[in-house]
Amino acid sequence: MRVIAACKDLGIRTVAVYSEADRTSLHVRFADEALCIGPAKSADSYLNIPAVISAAEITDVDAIHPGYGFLSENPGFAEVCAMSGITFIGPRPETIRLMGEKEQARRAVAEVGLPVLPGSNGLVKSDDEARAAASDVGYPVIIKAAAGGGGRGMRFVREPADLIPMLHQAQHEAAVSFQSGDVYLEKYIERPRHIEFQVLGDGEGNVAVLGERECSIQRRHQKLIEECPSPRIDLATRSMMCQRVCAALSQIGYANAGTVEFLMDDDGQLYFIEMNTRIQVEHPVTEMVTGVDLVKAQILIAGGEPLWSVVSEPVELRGHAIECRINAENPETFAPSAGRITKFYAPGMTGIRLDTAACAECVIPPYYDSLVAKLIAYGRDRMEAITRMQRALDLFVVEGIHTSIPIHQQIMADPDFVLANFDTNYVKKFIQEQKVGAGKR
Ligand code: MV4
Repeated sequence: MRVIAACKDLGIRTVAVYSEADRTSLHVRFADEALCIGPAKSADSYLNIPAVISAAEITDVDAIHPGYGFLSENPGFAEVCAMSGITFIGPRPETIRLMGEKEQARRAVAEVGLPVLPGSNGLVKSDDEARAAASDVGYPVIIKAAAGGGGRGMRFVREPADLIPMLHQAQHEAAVSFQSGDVYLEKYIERPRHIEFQVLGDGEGNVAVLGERECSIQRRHQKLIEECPSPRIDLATRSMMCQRVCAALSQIGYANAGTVEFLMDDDGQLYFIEMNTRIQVEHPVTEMVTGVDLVKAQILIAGGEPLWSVVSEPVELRGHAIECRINAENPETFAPSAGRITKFYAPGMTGIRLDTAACAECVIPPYYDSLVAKLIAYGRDRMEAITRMQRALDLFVVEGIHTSIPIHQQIMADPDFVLANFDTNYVKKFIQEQKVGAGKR
């Protein structure tokens, strides 16, 4: 739906692909054409490269927008697109591959001047190398899968006695999950904040940095709430970091929208952890604050437009935006809640944006991610955005399935959230302290 909206703005015709479970989905109705590419199971449809390419060839498309998730960061898919004469709306395959290898990415960005945490010199190949690296950087340390992401294959190590067992666990989990047991080691940051910078590059060395997002409000590596700008980044830090990120990605010759992720420690220092080479779920908060349509920008850049014709610089941040991810899940147990939405009323008011493909009588299938809507509130300042979000959440009616609306209402009313007094452990503590009660719905 989001990609179709950008294409309509540009006068570009669209073809939707869908699985058998998504026959009645709204993107099927709103695209100019739609093709079924297979059964409900995503491995047989949305992740099936030959099926997607066949649909593209049958309809003779010029380009494929991969969205987020599924094939959006699959370098093999980007290569097949190129071989088939179809423009992949994303970076070059080599860039996707480089950033997908977390240890290589870390070395590559350090080389172009971004701050990284002290850690192993490359992959950890043996127990002895692990012991040497850990005592070098000092405990606590963290072991990470090189092919990882999303927290899998990660092990936190408090003291030397735990190192080797944790190393072996991490290697085993990495091998099972990612078909590669490669791991590396880093200094561990306690209670970090997760802050990410949004970039746009045209592949010719021109890069714009569109400020940062605060993404610390998450549970089990799934973000719940994001905001732009981060309440913990001051003007001087922002301008310094935007400049460094810009210089780094210019040297890489980055093409497409992208996100450079950092952890912030208690001293306010930022350290690179990963780069995402796709448009992200939380892109709307940056769009609200910068006025830049990031998906339109991706498409124009993929079509060969230079950066200056896509964004007018300097990009200014104006006001504050917050996004609540409304998931189809039980707000107390977090268990997915698929089914038919019987009643649906979406609030529309000043400063409110809703990105969704849900509506009354639509069916949320159990096969995919539980995200059903993104509610975004904009205000002149953070407090106005919070107030508008509270109003919109109170008026948002979804019946027939459970949603995470009640937890968002409680977080918006929590003094620690309002004061921006939180880190990546916030949701865990919030639940432990029983701040989450039974929702009204
Ligand atoms: C870390 C860390 C502490 N120290 N690295 C989690 C997912 C992956 N993308 C990186 N992650 C972390 N890396 C060091 N050196 C803590 C985490 C982490 C985390 C990071 C961002 C947002 C939420 C998180 C939740 C738990 C752990």
